[in-house]
Amino acid sequence: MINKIEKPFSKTFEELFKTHKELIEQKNRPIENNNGVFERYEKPIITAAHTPLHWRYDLNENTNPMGLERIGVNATFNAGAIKWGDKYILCVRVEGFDRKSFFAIAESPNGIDNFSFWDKPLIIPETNNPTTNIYDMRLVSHEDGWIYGVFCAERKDPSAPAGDVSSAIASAGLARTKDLINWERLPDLITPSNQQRNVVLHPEFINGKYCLYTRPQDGFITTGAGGGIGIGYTDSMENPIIEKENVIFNKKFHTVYELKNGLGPAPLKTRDGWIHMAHGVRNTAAGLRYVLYVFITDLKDITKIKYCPGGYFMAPNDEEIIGDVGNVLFCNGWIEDPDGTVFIYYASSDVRMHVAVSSIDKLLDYCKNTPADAHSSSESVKTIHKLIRHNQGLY
Ligand code: M1P
Repeated sequence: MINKIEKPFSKTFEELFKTHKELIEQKNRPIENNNGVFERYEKPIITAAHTPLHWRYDLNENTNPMGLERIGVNATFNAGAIKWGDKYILCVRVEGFDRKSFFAIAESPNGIDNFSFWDKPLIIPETNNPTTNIYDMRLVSHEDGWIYGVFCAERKDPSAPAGDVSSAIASAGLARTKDLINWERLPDLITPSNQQRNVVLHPEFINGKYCLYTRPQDGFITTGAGGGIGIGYTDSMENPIIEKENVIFNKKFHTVYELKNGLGPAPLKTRDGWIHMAHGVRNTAAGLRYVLYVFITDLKDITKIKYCPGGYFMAPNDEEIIGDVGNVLFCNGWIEDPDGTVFIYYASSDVRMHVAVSSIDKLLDYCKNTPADAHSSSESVKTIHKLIRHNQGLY
């Protein structure tokens, strides 16, 4: 399945293939200075340059004697993730120079480097209402035996006035597979909200129903009255209709999720609850800032937030701040290994993929022992004073 073309067909492409192979095979190391909760890694794990050369070049010297690139890839980001046998699999959002995103699988033997794309991008069948753009797949292995891909399906807004060529409608597209190669398209999710992005399937049935986390929004960019994390239930994925959507975690004044609050990957089940990774968005003079945060919901009542550490878990760092949409971290994929290691796959600034490594134990400790947002400067100072008193005589 993996891209096996390692040798160029001609001299023209020799250097290109050599550089590409070196890029894919480069080792990644953890960054030494970290906060103990997770380890960032030095290098991005997947960039546009990692995409196979046979997707981008006509490798026939007769039809491409100057060895020019024919189809450009702009970015590789916002990847869903799943462990498949002993491979760490990412379903990457690949974006072409033409702005269209599509999905392609990349695999790694260790989760931190040597990510190599499979031979071809995925073919996701259309519904009878074709999309213009698809992106940000959440891969979920559901207890019904299917692997679901839930993604954003974007179409031009048919009610946009003449001359408005930007207005779009975002909804949740659904597809499923047993082998990550052949995908069955399901109807798009129907919910009471105008638009949806960041929809995630819960991996287990809840009271015999499929449960989906939603992120209702009034507009394509602006969320209006929406913008928080909702929850809804459907009897079937072949006819996916959520009649009632309840917001369980809203956006909130002067927090990292003041403007938008959207779930990342499907939650991980632990002894202390379901751990969620999400992104919070706030506005700044320099534009929107997307950070990652973590929270835990109750095992018995998944609508109940049990622990929610204040502030962000990860924010854009150094070169992560720069990209097509700067100051953005976005995570829609993570993998838990049997020993409790957690590989957090995140994208920076809508351009490239990274990994950070943590563990279930560290994430639980972080969630249970990091103070919650106290919602004012004076309360934040009191929280710090409390820790100082606790530490007295220890430093
Ligand atoms: O550009 C930042 C992100 O913006 C959107 O996410 P959200 O709906 O949460 O604002 C998406 O387009 C996402 O792909 C993108 O990374």
